[in-house]
Amino acid sequence: MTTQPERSDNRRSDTQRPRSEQSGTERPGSGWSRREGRGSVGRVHGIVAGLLTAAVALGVAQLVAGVTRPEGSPIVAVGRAVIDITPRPVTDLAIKVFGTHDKLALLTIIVVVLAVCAAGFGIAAMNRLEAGLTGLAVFAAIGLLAVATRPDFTPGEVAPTLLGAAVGAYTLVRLARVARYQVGAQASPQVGAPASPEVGAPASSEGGGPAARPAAQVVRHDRRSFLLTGTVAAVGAAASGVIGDLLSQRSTVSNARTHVRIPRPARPAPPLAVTDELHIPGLSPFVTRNSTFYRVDTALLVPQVAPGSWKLRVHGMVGRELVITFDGLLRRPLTEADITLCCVSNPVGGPYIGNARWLGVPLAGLLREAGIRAGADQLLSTSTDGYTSGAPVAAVMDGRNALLAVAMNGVALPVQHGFPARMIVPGLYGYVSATKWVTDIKVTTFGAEQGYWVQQGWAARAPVKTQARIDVPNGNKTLKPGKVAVAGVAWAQHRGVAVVHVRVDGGPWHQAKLATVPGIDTWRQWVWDWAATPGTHRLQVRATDETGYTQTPAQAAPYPNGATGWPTVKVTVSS
Ligand SMILES: Nc1nc2c(c(=O)[nH]1)N[C@H]1C(S)=C(S)[C@@H](COP(=O)(O)O)O[C@H]1N2
Ligand SMILES: [Mo]
Repeated sequence: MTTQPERSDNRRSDTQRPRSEQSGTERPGSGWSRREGRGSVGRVHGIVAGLLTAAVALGVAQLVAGVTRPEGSPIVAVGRAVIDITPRPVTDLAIKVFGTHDKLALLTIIVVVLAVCAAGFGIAAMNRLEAGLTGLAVFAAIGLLAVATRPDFTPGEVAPTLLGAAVGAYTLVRLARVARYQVGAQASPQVGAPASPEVGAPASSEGGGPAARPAAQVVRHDRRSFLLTGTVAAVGAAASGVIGDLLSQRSTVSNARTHVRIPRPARPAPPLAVTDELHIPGLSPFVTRNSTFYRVDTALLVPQVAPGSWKLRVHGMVGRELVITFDGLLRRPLTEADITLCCVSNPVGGPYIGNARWLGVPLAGLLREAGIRAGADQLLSTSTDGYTSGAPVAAVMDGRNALLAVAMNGVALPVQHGFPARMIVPGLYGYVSATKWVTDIKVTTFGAEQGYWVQQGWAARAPVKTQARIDVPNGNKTLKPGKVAVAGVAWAQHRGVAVVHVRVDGGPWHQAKLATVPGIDTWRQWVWDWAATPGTHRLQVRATDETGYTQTPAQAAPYPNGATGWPTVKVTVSS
């Protein structure tokens, strides 16, 4: 560092110095001279100082959060708070525009807003340091509020924000001092005139006597000290941010997860038949791989729940409360079942659906053990991060494979799919049934309580709607005339898909060939061989379920209880 504190201190307030010592010809009041040029230099330094201050504060916060608990990161906490208070239409739009990058987009917006404010506070700090520090304090307060209002808040989580703000404040003070000196020096009207006697004290050994040093040299010298201080701040911010992120990402439970031994099912699912799979290029495989299974949740950071400390509490309108540990759960007889899970937000033809072989403890058995009291009609389940969803007691108790799942496609639940345990109820959309990282099941009524999305206006009762999807052709490339396999999946969980029809250009419906299925809780592959003719065509599909219901052509948006309409794909066939 080339700056010396006492020197900078003397620069803190120009007005405290005798007028004769002040550089420049006019110096109104306090702070920066309004002279041409000086203001813009001050602004540039202010912006840089503000951005660096924010970067250092956030970098240090990330570092501390990485060392302690990632949930304590103020950026993440503010992001989660924004998700919670954003009205659903806006979230929907964001999901539509950004797809699975919606969370990255959110963090980017937060960072940009913060950067703009930080630049403003940096400029303010060049005038009055207190103004900049106040700005920093306001942001720290917002961060603390966001951190402290999370449902899984622990007091230690204030540390990242507090330490980040403290180091940020220190950075701002340093940068403001160096910047002021530099600009003051640069504004010196005469070559050879010292900016002020005190300032003339050499910061480093180089250069001649203080009073004799030309202003140009002073400027260069101080540009260097601003650059140096700034560089140290930037490097420090980047390093602590990167290290903090790496620390946060080392999944604390992924190691524990690899050591979980999933027992064999007491009730295995029937082996998959070769005829469950139609083997058509581009068609969704019957079993969705865990790595490609869609993910939908409100968690900005995937909850890290250690199986050793996981407990499930079953309480509310029950005869006796249950508390189950993970080991206790694995000792119970496990049921294996093929179940297709889908999201109510899935648009017609959309990707938010997947089929997996789940393994878990039947929820009905647990609830019978607890004893459901008369009048209860809702199971309100809560995740470690405070997310809630409510499933009908009747659906869970009617004999279907409603599971407290511990494994997915033969391995312990992936962390992002709810490790160590989640709910799966065939026939219900995920938002009313499939709570991941579940630790609490309360037997209650629909009248008394509402799950997370229901509070946002989504339907309280949400059975999956009968739907089909065209996977191939997808309309992206020109087809050759002749035989074209039109294929996809259709689903009507817990009712079963009975028939799938395809039509071209609004013509007659043709019955598709169906793959076999292990039960009524999964999607079903279908294919129809089309004799394609040159030109552009419109392919449409509709499914009929085992109750005899054919999916409606009426187009409806996902809100409030699931999209409807016939999926349509436009294709071009060459001549
Ligand atoms: N804890 C938690 N569980 C949750 C959610 C959530 O936001 N938080 N989202 C639900 C929704 S809307 C769906 S569609 C499914 C998606 O499960 P997946 O991510 O494993 O595919 O999880 C459900 N369980
Ligand atoms: Mo969902």
